[in-house]
Amino acid sequence: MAAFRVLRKFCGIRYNVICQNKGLNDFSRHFQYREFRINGVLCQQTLDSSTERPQFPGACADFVDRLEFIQPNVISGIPVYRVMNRQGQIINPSEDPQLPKEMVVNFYQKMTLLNTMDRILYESQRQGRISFYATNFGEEGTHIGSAAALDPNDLVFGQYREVGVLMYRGFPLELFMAQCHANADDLGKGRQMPVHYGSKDLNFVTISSTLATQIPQAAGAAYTMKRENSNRAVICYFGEGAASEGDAHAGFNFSATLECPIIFFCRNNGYAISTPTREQYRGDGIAARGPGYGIMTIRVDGNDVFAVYNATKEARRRAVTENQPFLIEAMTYRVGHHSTSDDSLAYRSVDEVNYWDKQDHPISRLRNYMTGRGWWGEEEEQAWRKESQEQVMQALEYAERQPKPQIELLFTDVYQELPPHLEKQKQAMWRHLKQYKEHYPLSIYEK
Ligand SMILES: Cc1ncc(C[n+]2csc(CCOP(=O)(O)OP(=O)(O)O)c2C)c(N)n1
Ligand SMILES: [Mg+2]
Repeated sequence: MAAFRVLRKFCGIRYNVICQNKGLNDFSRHFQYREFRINGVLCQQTLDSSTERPQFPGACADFVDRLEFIQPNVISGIPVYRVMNRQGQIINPSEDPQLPKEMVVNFYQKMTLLNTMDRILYESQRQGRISFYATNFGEEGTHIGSAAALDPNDLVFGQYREVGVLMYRGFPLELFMAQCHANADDLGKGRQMPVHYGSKDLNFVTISSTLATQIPQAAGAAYTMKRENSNRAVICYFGEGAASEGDAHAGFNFSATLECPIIFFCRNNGYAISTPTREQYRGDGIAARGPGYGIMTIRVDGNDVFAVYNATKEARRRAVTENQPFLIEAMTYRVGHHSTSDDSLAYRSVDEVNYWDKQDHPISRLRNYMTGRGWWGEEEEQAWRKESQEQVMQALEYAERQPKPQIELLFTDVYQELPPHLEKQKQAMWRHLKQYKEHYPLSIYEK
């Protein structure tokens, strides 16, 4: 028993106490006491067949004597929390996070810098200068609002459309460009396709585009943090499409049962490539699944950077102090194509896209807020547009001038010592490159 208590103290693990069984021959007597949580509620139960209450170990509930199925739509829709209306006015002053001017201007500058970088890299791909790109248009509020609410030590697991989070943490334009150009400065040594960023220094786990793999990994990392008592949290971003993967279930369930300090942040942008949400799921979106796993859940307006900030801040605070997972479903819209391999005109209307681009965009909403406070005007806008464009172009041109990483690096960083089959492949590669050197621009690679 003492050992259990120590385990509980250090790991925060709740366990069922099975008391000494004194009444094996008399089932009408209390003989077991159990403690468990259902939907975060602590259930304390003494097994007792003399009371007409369910004693099943898997539920904390009452009996009913009328046949009735639970309807999935008992409530008309999980509400969407917001702080600002579309005109950038605070709706309820008590919800205003009252962030200082410098912080709000920084939010705006990061959101617009991301927008500018996306525009330029998208065009760059169209011109054949990089191989692939995916924009973040319309989802900037979800990135910046959530990133700002975290501690820099919190660990981020992203999908691929959360570039603003890394930008907010201080990843420089030069490194974004180096990654997309797979040049010698790229932290990934040119071995990943564009937009698969990662930064150990900034606690941002490298992107893997195999959908949802990050979700159970993030739950595992959060469990480690809890066991280390590190006062850190994990945030795990994913699209609503990725939430249909089995890995999402595994991650949600592990984090709930192991009581991990994690924020699951779902960007519900309406599409998984060409599949609209109405074809992806029944039920009320991703938020509706949270209570099913016993996870504290909120749905927010992802185009309202302050709503995202408030929700993430509170979720982060409680995740760490209470060791429990949170789910935030941020409702937004993917204004751009899925990626440069997609043409969204094939499956959605221009009018629909225009609505979100022109009438309900997170950048214009924040700008309205700033203008309303006298913090930003046309002059500042013009100057910042020019400056940010120059910063991005400079970083891009610099990246294009850099050599490619050493070819040998293709074979490093997985095994400490290269196994024979890879050694053989390496030799074959060099023979091939020598034999057909006129087909390969070998001079652009670092020696
Ligand atoms: C396991 C797996 N299946 C399919 C794909 C192909 N794929 C890449 S992105 C994507 C859609 C993801 O949609 P969502 O999670 O909503 O993210 P969004 O692109 O909308 O940000 C699909 C199906 C993949 N990368 N991995
Ligand atoms: Mg999506």
